[in-house]
Amino acid sequence: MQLYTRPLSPYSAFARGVLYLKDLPFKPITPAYPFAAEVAKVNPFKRIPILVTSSGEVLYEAAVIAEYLEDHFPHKTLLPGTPRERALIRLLARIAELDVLGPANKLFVLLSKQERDLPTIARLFEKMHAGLAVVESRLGPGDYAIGNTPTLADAWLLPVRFLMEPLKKLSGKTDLLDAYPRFDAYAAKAKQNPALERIWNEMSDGLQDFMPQLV
Ligand SMILES: N[C@@H](CCC(=O)N[C@@H](CS)C(=O)NCC(=O)O)C(=O)O
Repeated sequence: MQLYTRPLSPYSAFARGVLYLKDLPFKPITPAYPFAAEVAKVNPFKRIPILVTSSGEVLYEAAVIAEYLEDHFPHKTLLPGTPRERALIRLLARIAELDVLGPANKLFVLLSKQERDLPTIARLFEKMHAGLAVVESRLGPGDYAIGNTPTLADAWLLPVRFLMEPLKKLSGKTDLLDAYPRFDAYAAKAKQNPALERIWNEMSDGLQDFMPQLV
């Protein structure tokens, strides 16, 4: 399998996390940024991650890639348990993706501009805080997001938690996570898993290369 990926891309980090957690070998392809024809050839939306399966199928959209990997390689499942438990993992994963990462990504763009669109920035922080509050309320007491083994929720939450650090710097909001002590402390525990630690370290290297001012 091949994965089009860049170290700092949170959606790519999620897909890599799924591959690492499931011990699936793959060849990383790191397209230059901004993306050009090379990426457009495989994904008309010019977005990463993109998975090329061993039979040559091209898949994009991080959540779809993860579903494929889970269906095709059910060993070391990242969706363990009963239908209820699996639904709760999916729910936390989805909130991390849509309600925290979604606004956080837009905030990185808006906060990097010379002229700041303050009303939109305020609305996005509000949306992100709503997501963070739900993440906080759903995180379990163990080393992982839910239960005692890594799940799809961890594959999303680790990159999302990483991004909160440069977002604090970029926004000047050093207290960003003060209301979410479990999520604040989450990475320290989750990084005890080598696959999740690897994701964190790869994103750190990516940040150093791509946005050193935010390290
Ligand atoms: N919904 C997509 C989002 C992927 C996405 O936005 N990827 C970013 C990198 S993190 C990207 O490729 N953006 C295109 C660009 O910046 O030109 C997914 O789940 O894969």
